[in-house]
Amino acid sequence: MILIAGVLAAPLAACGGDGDSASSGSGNSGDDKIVLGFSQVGAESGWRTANTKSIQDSAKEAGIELKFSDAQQKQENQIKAIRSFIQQKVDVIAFSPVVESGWDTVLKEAKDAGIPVILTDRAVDSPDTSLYKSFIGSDFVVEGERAGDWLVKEYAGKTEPVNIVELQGTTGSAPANDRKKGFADKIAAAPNLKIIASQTGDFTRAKGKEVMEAFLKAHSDIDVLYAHNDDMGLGAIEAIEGAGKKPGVDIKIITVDAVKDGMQALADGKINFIVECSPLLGPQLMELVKKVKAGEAVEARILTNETTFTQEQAKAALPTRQY
Ligand code: GYE
Repeated sequence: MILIAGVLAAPLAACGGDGDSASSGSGNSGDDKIVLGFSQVGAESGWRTANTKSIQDSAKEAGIELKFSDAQQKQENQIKAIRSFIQQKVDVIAFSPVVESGWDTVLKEAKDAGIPVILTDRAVDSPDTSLYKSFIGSDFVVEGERAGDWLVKEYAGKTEPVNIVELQGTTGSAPANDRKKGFADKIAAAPNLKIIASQTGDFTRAKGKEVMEAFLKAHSDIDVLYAHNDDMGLGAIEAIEGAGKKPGVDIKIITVDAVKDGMQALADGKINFIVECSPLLGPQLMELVKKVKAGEAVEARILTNETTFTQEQAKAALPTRQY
């Protein structure tokens, strides 16, 4: 169970190479290709699948040799993968930390080995920012705020109680912590908007369904579901339909991500509002990797550009949605 599913995403680097085997001593396969070790969170959601594809495709395009490792949502697997990248003397390590805390030791090991680290997608809470070169990804607090803003507007002028249930992402992860906080901050402006239950669904469809079933059993008066990602929202839709209620009508639903399946449910009227979170971080990551390898200065924080979608906007955007 604890096996790391290591996959060499790029085919052997030397295929069709020029035969020049002068190595820079960086432990790569004999040519001058940059070797990037990437530790991915897992394959828990549609977002993650699109993110993995973006990283694999853009590494290929950039001519970067990618050593890809899937941690199956376990921090211990990520730490093992990073240690293995250090041993293999890769040129750069990038990873998306499953949770925020507990990275200092392994990041110091990378630093001591002289291997630069780039954070993608999720942050770490270490106060020592010298442990990584850059962090590229979304502002999850803003995403939560956008979800909260929409809800406050939706019920503007109404004073009767609005009962909200919340499906949180993976416990301890940056997107779960921040999306919860941003949302709570905004709905505080309307005292009738109340979170009556909040629990993790681990960013998966199966868990989203299971927890929503429990919510529905415990509370007969749910007005709104806020799910920290589309997949949990989609699982919850099955639970709501199973309980004989209409998602999007009897229970209003807000999610985050805007992957295709989520956008389809939004266009179909089963979700009411989606806050976008872009998984297409690959091209920017490869640019960063090249710069870091060349010893150039890079921005400490690179923010992803994102929007939000209503049902009408989802209908318009769906035909050209990439993921
Ligand atoms: O929203 C969720 C995924 O870290 C932004 O992780 C990412 C989140 C994304 O599982 O679907």
